[in-house]
Amino acid sequence: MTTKTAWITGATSGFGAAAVERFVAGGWRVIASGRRAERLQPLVERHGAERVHIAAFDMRDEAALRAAHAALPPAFAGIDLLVNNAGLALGTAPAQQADLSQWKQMIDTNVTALVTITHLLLPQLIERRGAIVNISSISGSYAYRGGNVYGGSKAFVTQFSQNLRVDLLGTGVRVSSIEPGMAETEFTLVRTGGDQAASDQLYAGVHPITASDIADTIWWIANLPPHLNINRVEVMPVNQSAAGLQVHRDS
Ligand code: NDP
Ligand code: 8X3
Repeated sequence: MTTKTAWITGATSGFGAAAVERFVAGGWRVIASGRRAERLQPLVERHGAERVHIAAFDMRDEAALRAAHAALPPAFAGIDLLVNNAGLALGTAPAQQADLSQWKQMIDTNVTALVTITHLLLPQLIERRGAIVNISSISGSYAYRGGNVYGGSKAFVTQFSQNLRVDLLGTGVRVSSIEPGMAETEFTLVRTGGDQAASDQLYAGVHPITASDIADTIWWIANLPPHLNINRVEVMPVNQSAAGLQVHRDS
């Protein structure tokens, strides 16, 4: 059987780091990218340069992305799967108190960088009848206080995934959107600017989704028979649900 290659973005922590382990254990080659080089380097030491190729750069830097792509060693140059996982939420404030630079960073990362790498890899994904797994979020479907631009960026990811499906019909390329709810990774640490207590409090008693739960979901989608496409997967902890509508009454 030919060894397949996956490019997993956001491989330095959380879902991406767990997905690297899952795909390497399953016999795939993995291109692991993220900004924190010190977290990528051990992957090569652990798995070997023939199994993992690392690329440390900021996804918002298009020139760096193109350079990383151009520098792929021949064994990693044919990509069968793109896991668009790199992303973040910044802030929990309501829109009227939000920081515009945080909004722009979320859009630049979750939307602009995601479409840029997708556009870059589409020709070879079509040539290889490959697959794209986009990590969206329930925040793209359910509005919540403070979700504003983060939720908007993930609604984009969900809809972009479905629109890609339409355009790619007949090419054999599969496109999926995974929409997780509360998952305990570094997500809330990043969102709160490093507030470990806030992160611990958010997940306490929830039995949240784990990074390896999502890695297993990506693995399942990527290894289904080629005639099957999982369009969307919405996954929550049992202890999380949608909350319904709210009403404000003027006094
Ligand atoms: P983590 O914070 O643990 O991981 C985020 C990853 O994204 C890191 O590897 C980080 O790498 C990378 N990343 C962020 N910004 C950039 C950038 N500018 N350039 C390159 N890489 C970047 O969070 P999760 O694993 O939870 O998040 C992964 C994805 O899952 C995100 O898209 C998130 O929105 C989504 N998600 C998370 C949920 C949750 O509750 N945890 C639920 C639903 C969706 P580095 O900092 O080294 O660059
Ligand atoms: C992360 C899930 O519910 O914290 O995308 O927004 S949630």
